[in-house]
Amino acid sequence: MTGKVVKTGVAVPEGIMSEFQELIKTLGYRSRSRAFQDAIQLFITSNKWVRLSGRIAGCVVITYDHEEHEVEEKLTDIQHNFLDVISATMHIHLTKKYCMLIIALRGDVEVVKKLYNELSSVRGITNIQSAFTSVPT
Ligand code: NI
Repeated sequence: MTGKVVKTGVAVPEGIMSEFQELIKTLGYRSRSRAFQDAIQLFITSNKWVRLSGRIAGCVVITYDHEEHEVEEKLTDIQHNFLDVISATMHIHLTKKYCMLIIALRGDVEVVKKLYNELSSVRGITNIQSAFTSVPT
């Protein structure tokens, strides 16, 4: 890490903080500040694709409760409106209740953003993650 260090104070819900503390102990961190720095860096790395322009490629991974009312239908309907950017979709039945959807995408960042926003607003999703990179022109 380079540059000047900035001190900051943030309010964090107790439950999240205790899970964070336990995890950084398991991971072997000796400094909580260092763990925060890594967490912020990871946040930047995973989300900076939204500021890219042009074409991007990557994937969205969604975990959801398929017993939740219409969640499966909604996720499918949304994908059918974005045929131009979806390369492939893999559906994994995780448990009796939960499913995982892995959607491979490539295309204009603005269209991918719109798709991501629609997918992430579907009720019944328990987790959504993304990994994107810009496509060289
Ligand atoms: Ni399933």
